[in-house]
Parts: sequence; structure tokens; C-alpha cells
Amino acid sequence: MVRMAKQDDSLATDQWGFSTRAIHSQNHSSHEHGALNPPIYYTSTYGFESAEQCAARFSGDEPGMIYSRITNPTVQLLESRLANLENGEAAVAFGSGMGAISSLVWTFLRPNDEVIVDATLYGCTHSLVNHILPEFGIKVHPLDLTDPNNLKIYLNSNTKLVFFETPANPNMRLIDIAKVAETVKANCSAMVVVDSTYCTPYLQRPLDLGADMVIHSLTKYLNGHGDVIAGAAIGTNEAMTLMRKVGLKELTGACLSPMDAYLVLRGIKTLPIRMEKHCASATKIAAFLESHPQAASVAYPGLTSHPAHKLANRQMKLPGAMIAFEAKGGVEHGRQFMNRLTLWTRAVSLGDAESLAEHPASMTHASYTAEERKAHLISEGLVRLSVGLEDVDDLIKDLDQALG
Ligand code: 3LM
Repeated sequence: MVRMAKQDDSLATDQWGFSTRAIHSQNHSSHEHGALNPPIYYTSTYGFESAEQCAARFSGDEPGMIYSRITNPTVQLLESRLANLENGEAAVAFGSGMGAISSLVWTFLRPNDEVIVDATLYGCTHSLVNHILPEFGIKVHPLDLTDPNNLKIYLNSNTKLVFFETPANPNMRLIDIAKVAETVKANCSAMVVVDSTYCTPYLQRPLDLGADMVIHSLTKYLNGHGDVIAGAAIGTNEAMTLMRKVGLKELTGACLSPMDAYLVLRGIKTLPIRMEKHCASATKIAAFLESHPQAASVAYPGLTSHPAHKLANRQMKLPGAMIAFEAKGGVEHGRQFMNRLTLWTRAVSLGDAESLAEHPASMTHASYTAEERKAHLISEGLVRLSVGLEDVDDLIKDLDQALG
């Protein structure tokens, strides 16, 4: 007999551990033929039984599918699994991480609103919030949120959004989610939104720490295989309804394809074991780099030398698998190092099985001007490593020969 783990099983999904939920949570009992994997619903539209049903679906009186820009059963399974893993009420999937972030800002911000962001953001997020939002009459304050007290100067009744990444891309600064959320809530009703892409819910769950919404680029660890571009937002039912009905449906249209939703669901099944291996290898590599005579500095939350090492222990299950380091000899030596790598791939993105190396100042963070990079704490010589799933000794050998 085929036994499918279902939401309505006597063992409630909230009693399951993370790995079990990553594989089984919200499985539909309706999978035909007992198929182990969910069907990929390749359809743009859905037929209705009557004109009355059409009207009821559109008015929201009857739940169900209307059109795949808004909902699709395969995408919906991914959304409910993500909500389950992040301990959120609901989730919305998007065609990219930037689709999620742009849907967030266009859904919730209007002229004269104020936004507080951390000084360090992924390059395209930086462009959107620091360059584009001000053109729409939105006031943006980039602050150093590693000290949540900095918030108090700017929080006021116009502040609608406080947004940050932790760890921050690319310099690995860590922000205390609980402290930021507590400070914001004590002063105004702004939403606290955390881009937790570097961590995934396996390492860090911002909603449990008081944040209102979590953003992910699913392109990275959650999918984990470097073959999909996807994003998601997770939060309350109310906020996710607005993200779907305003942000996704009417503003960005950044919907996720059912095939890509299927691939991310497949990736998530192995997320816990992948993250364990990513983090174990990164811990070894960070220690190797820190002791290397050619490395000038290494930023990795698992190192006791990281200024927020204690916060990392509190806030993250493991220190992640992203490392920022600078070679002695600055930009020029960093360039030579990158060119000498043979096993590591010179590429943007992160969280893949393949180990990747990139130079933020000329690649992911080239949308900052040189002055902005300085002001936003991104050093010109920084090299960013995304530690993959290869044998760690092979990765270390390649780093060693490339450092020279
Ligand atoms: C990168 N980052 O190499 P997508 N939030 C964070 C991210 O790191 C990213 C996004 C959102 C990289 C992509 S750069 C040309 C390649 C913390 C993406 C946006 O839209 O799914 O790429 O996510 O750092």
C-alpha cells in the first residue's frame, strides 16, 4: 500500500523535525497514482464549472485557481512548504529573489514613506532601494544596523520598512534580528524584513526572532543546484495576500514557473544534509585561510575573530558557507588569486554544489560607486567564496596554490 505523508495525518506536521518537513510537509493527499513527487501543473489558466463559480473565484468567496500568474498548484506546494520551514503563516514564490524584493517595495511603499536599510546589501537590492526608490519620493536611510541603537535616530511614524541581510552580502556583517525587531516595535509600526538568503531556514529563522517577513533568493541554497532562478517572501497571511494580489498580480508579475517550483521542491528535500556539508567545509576553509601567510583578513561567522561570533552562535544553527577574505597585496593579488583557481569556478551566485569565487567590487556589487562601496563597508580587494560540496581537501589545495 502506498502511504503518503499528508498534512492531515494523525502526526501533525508541526511535530516533525526540519528534515522530515523539508521532504513531506504539506504534501497533497490528491497526488494521482500515489506518485512520490508532485505533478508539475503546466497550465496558464483553469476552467470553471459555471459563470457563478467564475465570479466566486474572482471575488475570493471560493478558494481555488484562476490564472498561473497568481496561483498554480505546483508553486502553491512550494509556497506552503517554505511557510512551514520558516514558521510563517504563508509564503509567495516569485520568479527571482529580485522579483520578491521589488514586489515587497512596490506593494508596501508609497511617496513620503521612509525606509531604513542596512549599509551593506546585495548589489541589485542596493540599486533598487538607494538609487531608484528616492526617484519615487521614498526617503531611504542606509544605516549600520550592526548597532541597532543607530535605528533610534531615524525611526518615526513615516518609517514603513526596515530591511537588512544577515549575514550581509558580501562582507559577512551580522545583524541581531531580535534586537532590531524589538527596537523597531518599541518605536513605530514599520515592517522588519530580513533577507535570509545566506542562511536558509535550516540555519536561521527570522520570524521566530520577531521579524515580520523573510525574503529568499531561492536561486541559492534552497534550490541548491545552480539550475533555477527563483525567490520567495514568507510572513503573515495578511502581508502575503497583499504581496500576491498587489505586488505579484498587478505590479511586478514576477511569477515562478511550475517547472522551477518543482526543481526547488526537489532541492529542498536535501537542504539539511547539503547545509551540514557546506558549513563543515566552510569552517575548515575559513580556518585554513586565517592561518595562511598570504591572507590579510578573513570574515566568517564561525571564526572566533569575527566581531559577531557570539551573535552567530545565538542566531544561526551553523555559521553558513560564505567566506569573505582579502589577500595580502590587495586588489592586484586578489585578481591573480582568482585567475589561478582551477577547481573553484569564477562566478557570481552562491549556494551551489560547485564552489564559486567572485570579486564583489567588479561583479555583484559593481552597482555601487567606488565612494558608495567605501561608505557601505565593501572593500575593493574583497574576494567572496561560496563553499560547495566537493571534497574539502581538494578545495583547500586549489586555494593554497592560487594564493601562491
Ligand atoms: C550574488 N545574489 O551573486 P536573484 N538577495 C541576496 C542575494 O545574494 C541575491 C538576491 C537577493 C547574487 C546573484 S549577481 C549578478 C548574482 C542576499 C542574489 C537576488 O534575483 O534570485 O538573483 O536574487 O550575490
